[in-house]
Amino acid sequence: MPSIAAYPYDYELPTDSKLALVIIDMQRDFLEYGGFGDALGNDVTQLQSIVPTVKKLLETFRSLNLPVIHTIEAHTADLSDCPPSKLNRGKGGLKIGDQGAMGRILIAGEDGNNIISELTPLDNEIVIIKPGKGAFCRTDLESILQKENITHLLFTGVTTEVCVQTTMREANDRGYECLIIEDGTASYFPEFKTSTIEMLCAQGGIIGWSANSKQVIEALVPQAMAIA
Ligand code: C5J
Repeated sequence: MPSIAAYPYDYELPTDSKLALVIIDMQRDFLEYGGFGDALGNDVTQLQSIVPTVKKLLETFRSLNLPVIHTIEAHTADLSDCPPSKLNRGKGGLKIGDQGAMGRILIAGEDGNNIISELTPLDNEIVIIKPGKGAFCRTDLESILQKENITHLLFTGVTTEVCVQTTMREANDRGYECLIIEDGTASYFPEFKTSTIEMLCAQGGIIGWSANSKQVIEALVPQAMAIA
């Protein structure tokens, strides 16, 4: 059985269902100067450092014709899908819906809400617009995965401890086999990234596995060559 050399043990690749790459919230608002993350005083270069790795993984999945799922954290312009608990959270910086340097913060369709140009989704790729941190909350993600026979999810994106971790936990509870790609995810706080991956994989992989992009690509590319 083909597998990824992962932690805490090998991650077996599916043979009669599909593996998908999940790219969480690689949006201008989180990664670029003048966006939401920057306005909150975060060092956006921490997140920018993973762009080449995520791009390489994306290109690998595209070249193998494997499914890719992009997510975008976004709200409607009238904020009717943003609960007060989320809207009012945080002090001292820009809030959701406020005018920022790239348009209104986290509002669908604004410049800052778009995925960075390096990772722009193709027309045939799944894009989940999500009002929560987790991508299963008030979205069609679960029914799309079922329809596409996707059972295995490899996670990348930002931020590790917020939207990536929340979505991986939601997916694990729904029965998906989840792996986080260490060098394909980032946090504004490097120590949070390290701790999150430790927590997800502790106790024999209580939420899932971790591996680096090289281990993932090495496992996928020979398999595809053998099938071809
Ligand atoms: C945050 C995210 N950090 N994509 N969103 O608010 O992790």
